[in-house]
Amino acid sequence: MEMTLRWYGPGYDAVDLWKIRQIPGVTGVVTSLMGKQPGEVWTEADIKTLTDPVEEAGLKIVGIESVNISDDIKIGTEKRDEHIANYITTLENLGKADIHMVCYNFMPVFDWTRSDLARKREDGATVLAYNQDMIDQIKPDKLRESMEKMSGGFTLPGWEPERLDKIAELFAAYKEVDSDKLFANLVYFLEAIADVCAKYDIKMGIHPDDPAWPIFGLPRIITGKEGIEKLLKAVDKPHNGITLCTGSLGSNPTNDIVDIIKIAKGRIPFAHVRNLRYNSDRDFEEAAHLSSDGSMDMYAIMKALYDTGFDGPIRPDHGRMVWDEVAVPGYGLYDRAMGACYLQGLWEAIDKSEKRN
Ligand code: CS2
Ligand code: MN
Repeated sequence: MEMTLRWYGPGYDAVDLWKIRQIPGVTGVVTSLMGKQPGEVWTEADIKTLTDPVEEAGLKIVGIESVNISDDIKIGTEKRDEHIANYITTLENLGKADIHMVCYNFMPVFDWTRSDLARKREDGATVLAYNQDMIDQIKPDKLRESMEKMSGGFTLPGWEPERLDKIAELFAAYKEVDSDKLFANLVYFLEAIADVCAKYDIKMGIHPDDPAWPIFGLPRIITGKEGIEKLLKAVDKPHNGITLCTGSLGSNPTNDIVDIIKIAKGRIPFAHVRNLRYNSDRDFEEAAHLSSDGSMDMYAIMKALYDTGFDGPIRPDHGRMVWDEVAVPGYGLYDRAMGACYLQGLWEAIDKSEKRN
């Protein structure tokens, strides 16, 4: 297990690398080129703009979150092969820069979706929250506007304004894409990149859909155990793995995360570990990482990772906004630093008690 934090890259993050370096136990970051459009090549020079500052700060890049997949690849348009060729070049360039893990998602149109980016909790902290009734009442273009307003001027990952300017066309283009077609397009993509991943030992970790069910009539396929098992079998090669994101999978309380960790054993190159609290089956809010603050058993999750031999990078995921911090929603320094320490505390306790028994 290697404790890391997400860092958005030069110009996109309110959190400085030197501060990340001072969190005990954190040795690396996952980062991205936020200014790139999905489908574009990342050159070696582009990648250097990430590796240079990270290394100067005494940290290392343990993976990329994310190299986003273009809608053309997800939809399967005639442009997809060109975009896949560009993706392969990007993977080659990442491999040459000694980067061997890439997180991505295959959600149509939107990345993670919330109805509220700053819901106030009893103690005054604010958190990201989801209310299905609100989502049911809002049109996709209004949701986009409201996410932009709530984000406090920061670019949200996966919500590229240039792409979402064409939201009506995007929805029209996904009309013919049902979950089977989306799945087939995912398999096509994973097969196409298999060789470059094998050559550079790159592990791809697909991020689960968040929330873990279809929204706005768009298909979602990585929502729980069934979809994950199906994908791991469909492309049964070491590069095809999952990012185990407990908060995304956990948005659906029927998902048994410990069970998912067991069935994906050996195929989890990256873990996002965070907690959330269910208020009803149509409403949840994110919580501090501590088990007692939310609805999830963080000890059981860390224990399952430990027991299945997980040894990859792990990071706290969305944090609460506390102590008046201003940062990308969900990505302040303070609460994620607390999360990183807490998760390492659980791990140390599990490790020592296992070794003593
Ligand atoms: C992240 C996702 O903030 C988050 O919820 O976990 O945005 C994740 O980076 C992407 O879905 C992966 O492509
Ligand atoms: Mn996540």
